[in-house]
Amino acid sequence: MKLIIIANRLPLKISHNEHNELEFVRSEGGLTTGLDSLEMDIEMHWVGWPGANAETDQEQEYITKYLDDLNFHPVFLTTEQIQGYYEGYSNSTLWPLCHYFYSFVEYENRYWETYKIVNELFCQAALPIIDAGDIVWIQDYQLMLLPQLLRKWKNDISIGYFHHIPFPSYELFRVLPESDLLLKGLLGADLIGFHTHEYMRHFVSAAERVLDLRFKLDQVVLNDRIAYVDAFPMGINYDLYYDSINQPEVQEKAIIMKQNYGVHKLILSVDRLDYSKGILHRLKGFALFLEKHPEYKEKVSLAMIIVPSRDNVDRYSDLKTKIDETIGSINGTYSTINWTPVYYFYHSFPFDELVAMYHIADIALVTPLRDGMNLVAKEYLAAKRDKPGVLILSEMAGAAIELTEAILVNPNDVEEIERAILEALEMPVEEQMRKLEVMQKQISKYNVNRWASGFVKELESIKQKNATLYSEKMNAETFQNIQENYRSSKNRLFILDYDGTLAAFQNRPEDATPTPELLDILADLTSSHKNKIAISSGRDKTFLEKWFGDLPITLAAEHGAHFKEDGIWHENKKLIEPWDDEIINIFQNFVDKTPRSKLEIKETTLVWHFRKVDNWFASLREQQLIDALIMPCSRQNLQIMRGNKIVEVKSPYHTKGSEAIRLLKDKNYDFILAIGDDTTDDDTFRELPSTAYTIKIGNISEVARYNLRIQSRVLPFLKQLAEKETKDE
Ligand code: GDG
Repeated sequence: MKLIIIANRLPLKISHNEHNELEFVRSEGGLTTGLDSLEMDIEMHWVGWPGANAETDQEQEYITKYLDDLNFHPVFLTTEQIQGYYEGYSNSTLWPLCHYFYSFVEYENRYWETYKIVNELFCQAALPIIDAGDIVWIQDYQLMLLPQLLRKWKNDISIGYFHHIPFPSYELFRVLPESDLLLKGLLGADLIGFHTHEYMRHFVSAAERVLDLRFKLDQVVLNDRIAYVDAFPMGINYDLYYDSINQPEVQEKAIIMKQNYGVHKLILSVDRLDYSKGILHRLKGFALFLEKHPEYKEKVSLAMIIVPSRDNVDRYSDLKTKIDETIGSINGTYSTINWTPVYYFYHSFPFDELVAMYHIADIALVTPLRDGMNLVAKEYLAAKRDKPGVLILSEMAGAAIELTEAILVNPNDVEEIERAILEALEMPVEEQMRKLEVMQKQISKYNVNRWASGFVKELESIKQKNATLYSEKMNAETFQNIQENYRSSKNRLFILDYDGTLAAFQNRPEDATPTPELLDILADLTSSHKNKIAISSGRDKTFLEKWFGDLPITLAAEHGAHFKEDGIWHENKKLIEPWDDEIINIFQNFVDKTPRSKLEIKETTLVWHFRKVDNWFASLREQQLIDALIMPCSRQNLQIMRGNKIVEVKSPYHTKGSEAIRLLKDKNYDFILAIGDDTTDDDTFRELPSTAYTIKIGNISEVARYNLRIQSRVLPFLKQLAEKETKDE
């Protein structure tokens, strides 16, 4: 078994040195350290863009060969592909959307087209190294289509996906014309991870509404498997930051920095250049602080480190200009010959210097407008070894859920930033130490190793669960086996559900008329004296009689409340009283207040249909209806059942299970086949002997032995059985 990480970038930098030779330097991001310390004995591979364009074919070959020794597998992209896929769809469409910058979202068809092509390129690059049983872990929004692409080729692997940025609310996500394709892309994974439960909730709600799926909390049953969603807050390599403070070179840097910044209190801010990081709001908050608190002039400075990023995207160069101007204006207004209010660094710092900076800073000011997690906040806390410090943190950062001892601010509220700076500057040292300790405890425990191993372990356990839970799928071998048993048997019982099994679901129940093909198949099956065919349905007897009255088959209407044997309809005993107004009124009230839902009144069953109602709204009304029905139904000894987009109230004496028991009493059958698609059909399956062939259509059932993914395969399957008989006889 191997672990294959697929990310936009390989964790290394390739550059040309002064002799125009290629140089390779491995970069140590959070993800690489997390994975390197996985407590699993597993071969690890990376697939990703190497970050440089090969100038010639030979160079490409050389890079590939060099990287191969590291188990790195490069995906080479052209300049146009980088523009359309990375700068375009990833960073000009998805990034602003996921960070709630709706007006920044750029749509260009060519961005989407290139995004699709590049996801496909990643798929093709990964496929040759993936073997059955491997674990594939895909990283982030640049590769949202990849889980499904890989799934198409490989069904025998575990696929995980982690989304490092926020997942926006459905109302925002739905504006993307490709929202359905992106969601389907992600659902190719077995496990989809987010930093927080909020993002997870948004994803679930978007998938339910856009794709018309139903989640059961963290899981959704798809055609042939169950996909899971969970929150895994990403941590940092805590020890690296905590321990590095003891390194002589870091201490040396810290001493020099402290001298340079003088006796001023130091506020630190560290970000990549990005509008989501709230840099301008932060500067305004600091300027307001200086204006309102002249007593702090010459006593506090802000060190602002901005790491250049995505400067090929226009938005980013505009932002850079505005930041330059704002800092210029603050320094122009407030500087004195002894004091610079804002120290501005527009470049990245070597690790030692960054940690030294974290260590000496009295305050970290981390105020993104939106941030998936924000690791800077955690790194600052870890570098505060035996030293006070205060974290001011935006409540819009994923990290705010864990770091509750920080001073939490709304990053849009400039006055709140100003007040938080004052509070931080005046916080007693003991209080700072106490709060730090609480947060350090949290982040040292939930570090990056725990994050990575937590994700991979959960993926592993899903693999186990899936292996045991799935009912056997129907394959050619199963067909053959059923056919052989069919041939050698003498007394056969077929229990067939109708809607969703013998006929595709229709929005209007009266439209589900049997096709001539179905009637032919049933006629063929009944032509053998060895076969007893029963249609067991929730429909009322009028429908069943109208459609199948001419065939010599058993019909069970309303879950067996009425049944037809040998051409005569019988009524099961214990039929209930006519429906009373109280219950009908409850249903009617729900129909009135739930557009697109409707009530079906049968003799022994009342059915509220909500197939066409929005998923979330339907869940709400479904629960409210059940709550309203509990008392009157228990008084009248009626059963409430949730079905496939329906709520039923029915007599407790008749279920498809009791009908199955009745049918079994008839004879000693040596071949039993039951097919159905709904939870009510599970009642049939439960009552049948373990030798029976029980087949669930669509979703996986924990009760049925087999699973046929699509309804349209039912008739061909039955036809094949019937034909076999005709040929044999
Ligand atoms: C995305 C999500 C999520 C920064 N300046 C220097 C430097 N850095 C390092 C920091 C930190 C990293 O860059 C930045 O990580 P963040 O988490 O703060 O933000 P994004 O880059 O936007 O990351 C974010 C993250 O993915 C993980 O899932 O938390 O929400 O947006 O590690 O230390 N490193 C060095 N010099 C610098 O000057 N050496």
